[in-house]
Amino acid sequence: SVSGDAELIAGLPAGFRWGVATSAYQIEGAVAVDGRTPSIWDTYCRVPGAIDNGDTGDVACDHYNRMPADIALIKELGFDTYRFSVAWPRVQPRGKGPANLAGIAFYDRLVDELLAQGIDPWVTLYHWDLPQELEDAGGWPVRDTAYRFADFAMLVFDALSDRVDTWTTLNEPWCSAMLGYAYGAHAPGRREYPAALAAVHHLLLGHGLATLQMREAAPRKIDIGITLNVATAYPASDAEPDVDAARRADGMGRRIYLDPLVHGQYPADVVADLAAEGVVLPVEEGDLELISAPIDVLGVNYYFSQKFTGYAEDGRIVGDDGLPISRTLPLDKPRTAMDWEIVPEGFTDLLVSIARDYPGLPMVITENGSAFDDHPDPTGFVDDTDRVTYFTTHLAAVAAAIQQGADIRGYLAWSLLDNFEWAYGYAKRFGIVRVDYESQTRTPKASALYLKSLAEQHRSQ
Ligand code: GBH
Repeated sequence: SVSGDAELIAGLPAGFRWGVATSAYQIEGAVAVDGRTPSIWDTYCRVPGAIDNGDTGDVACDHYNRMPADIALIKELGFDTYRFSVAWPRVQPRGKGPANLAGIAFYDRLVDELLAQGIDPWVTLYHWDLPQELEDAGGWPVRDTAYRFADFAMLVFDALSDRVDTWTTLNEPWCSAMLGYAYGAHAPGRREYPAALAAVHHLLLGHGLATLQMREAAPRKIDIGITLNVATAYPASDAEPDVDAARRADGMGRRIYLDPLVHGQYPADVVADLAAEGVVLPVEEGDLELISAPIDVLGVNYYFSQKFTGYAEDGRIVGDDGLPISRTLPLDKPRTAMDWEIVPEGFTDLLVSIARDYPGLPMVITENGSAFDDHPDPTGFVDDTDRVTYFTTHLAAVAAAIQQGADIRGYLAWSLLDNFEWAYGYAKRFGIVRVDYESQTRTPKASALYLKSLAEQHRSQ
């Protein structure tokens, strides 16, 4: 409602960014043109059973060929910021050596197109598409990959920093490390637990190396940050095993990244938990100084929160492996098409906890959104009231956190387009714009028009 809108936007500060986000492999397609080489996702998509329906990013939204029209759409929808990622194997095929000029040219044109439309470009350097050759050399569990990442970052920075003010090094290192190397749920599909923890450290090291080098080379004041997927871990009860399970989840999901980034130290409790599992992070002299290079903005990606218990179903608190039990329990909330519970209060609690534990760190919501089973009418229009409600309640959660002192500078919706949703392929739709994958037609959903109207009202208030 209009009065509800007014109340909502009144809680957001002046100058608040309104934007939309995507990532390269999820939308670009054109995987074998202009010198691009395979990434770990091109390889993983060929593993039988890895991706629902055998889908791949070969064509995706064909954004590589439709980029100007997609930027015009962002303009039409009234967003002031567009966060996109750069495909490493396009810009630096095989993960080493000089820049591939044809690959750079695409992002050059993209940035120029955005600036021509008055949209602020926000570059994410790495959104999961590691060049396959670097994975063949060991991938993120290998220290050298951090140095390769910093080299790649500088190739992009040299090409675009004359026009791009805002930079994110990594998107969601938890996903790269844990889904990729521990759980085998994302590329490269490995299940190697200690190696996954080495990946965590090398991702953070790559972030620190890139941050320092970009800072040094910056032609003017630029904003550099990292984006984390973070959530609130609620204990199922006040009982000690439940409280401890929530502490461990928060440690492995949030503090293992933010403590070294902000405080220059891994959290002592997490280091002790890992030691009990026989895992030691491969930290070398000087690494933590690099990792804690100052950042200007923390990108927060939020989807949902979970409740944790330290009790097994049979009541035991220690498993056969001698390690404490940890499992999630339902919060008994409505769910999205991903089967993720809808927990906006977990968003407020998360943002307030970051503001409390890491004071002075400005935040931008770099992703927030939801998949639902969309039902287009014959014209392709989707009246996605469930997605609109998700946006309303989560923006209200952001406003509530700001009220409680969190410094939040903007909100970027995930995602501009329905796109390749990783292991779920094209079956799950997060877009505020419907994509008909047969015709590549784009149709803004009701949620896109809703965000457009909110941004307009907020700017004119
Ligand atoms: C983001 O990842 C991605 O950045 C984006 O590319 C993607 O399209 C979007 O979200 C939608 O999925 O149940 O063990 O996985 C979010 C990934 C999903 C990671 C929820 C943490 C919860 C723990 N997050 N997940 S688990």
